[in-house]
Amino acid sequence: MTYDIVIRNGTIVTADATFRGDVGINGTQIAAVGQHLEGRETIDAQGLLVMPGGVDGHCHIEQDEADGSVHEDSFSTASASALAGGTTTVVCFSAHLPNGRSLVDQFETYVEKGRRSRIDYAIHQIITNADEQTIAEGIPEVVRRGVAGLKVFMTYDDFHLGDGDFLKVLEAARHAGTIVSVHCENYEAISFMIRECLARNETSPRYHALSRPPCLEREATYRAMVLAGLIEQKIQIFHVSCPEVVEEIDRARKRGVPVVAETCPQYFVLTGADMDRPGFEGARYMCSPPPRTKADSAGLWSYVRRGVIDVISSDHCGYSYDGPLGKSRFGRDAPFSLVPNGIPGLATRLPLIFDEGVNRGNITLNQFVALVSTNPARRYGLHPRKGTIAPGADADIVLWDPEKTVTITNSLLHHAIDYTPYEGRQVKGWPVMTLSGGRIGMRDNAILAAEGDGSFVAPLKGN
Ligand code: DUC
Ligand code: ZN
Ligand code: ZN
Repeated sequence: MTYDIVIRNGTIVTADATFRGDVGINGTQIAAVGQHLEGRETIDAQGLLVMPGGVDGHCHIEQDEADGSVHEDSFSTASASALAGGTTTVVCFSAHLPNGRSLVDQFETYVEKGRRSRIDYAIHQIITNADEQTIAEGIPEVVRRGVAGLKVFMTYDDFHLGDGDFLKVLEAARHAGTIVSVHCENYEAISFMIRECLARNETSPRYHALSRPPCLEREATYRAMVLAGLIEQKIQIFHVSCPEVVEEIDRARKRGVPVVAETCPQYFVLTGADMDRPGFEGARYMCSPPPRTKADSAGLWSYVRRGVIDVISSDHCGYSYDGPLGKSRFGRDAPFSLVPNGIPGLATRLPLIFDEGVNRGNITLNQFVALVSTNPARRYGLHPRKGTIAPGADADIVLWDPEKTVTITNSLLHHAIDYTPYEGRQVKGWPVMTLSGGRIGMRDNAILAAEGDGSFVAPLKGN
């Protein structure tokens, strides 16, 4: 048999195994994994790792904001950035805002927006109110139409749900059969802390971190798990920032609460001190929950190794530093409370975790693949179509040079954001080619996939 494309002589790495071999691709799918395969086109992967393309389970892309603006990274730029970093599937967010439109209408509009994506995309639906229509009709219908999961915020003025509304969403999710992911921080306590800081004229970015201490993430996480346990509904704790929060998750899991956890690269490579830079510079590192301390990062790895945290996503949420919709939108003297929260991270996720995780001995290669690809694909019902190298899976593959040393700089990342929080950081291990749906989408940092090459993907039934 002659395949359309054969990736030859690479070291194939999946979540379970590492072996020398060839991958045969026909059309959009992997047709064979074996030895001495013949192809009409051959890609030489000698010296390279051949891994399933990254699945980024948490990316804010072209998302509507409460003030009527839209995130600066469009599906076109964000998906280019994903390819540059070896990611081939994004799970992004449709936001249900108080603008009179129904949940289903909002979801369908977002599905349409995604048609410009260069790679496949799945969707989380953010629920910001628990009115009768949303609960009784909206949630079952978006699940029927292929939503990957629901997302609830316990903080942020325009997004947060109180406990009563959160319970209604948990119950609706249980009936509809979908996972609920939760941003856990205590809204009232953070509002109090922010007011106190501002009253003392403590307005610079460093106070962002100080106004959102770990105990407020821990309390909200505990509360979310109690409520999920009450309803017996599976939840995922998003972007866990420090071990004291995972300690609660570990305990709840041992009690039988159906809870899983995700963290992000920023909690391994940034710290609160990054927000304590001169002037407004710290705004470049502001995200929520905020990065903590080096000791917290080390503690997180131990929970990753034990499998209590089993997914690492980017929480890509790009705001430019200088643009009119970015960090400086209210000026460089604006108090931290007015600076939008979020940092870009789609392209840097795999390189940072490979370097911090694999190169430093915190995780194995197979754990790396599981954390950044296989486990998120499973969590959102996309496995075995995504997240593995096996016959029948989509030919979403990254060719990775484990010896390539790169100094991260913004021009390599292909996003619409004018900076990266990782500028100047050196990493060893870099994607040299990304295939998406059987086509070369990125080669040597050149983006070859076109807008619209990606498709909406829904959870597989019966996964
Ligand atoms: N925090 C969020 O909750 N979402 C986007 C980015 C951020 O920092
Ligand atoms: Zn969040
Ligand atoms: Zn987020």
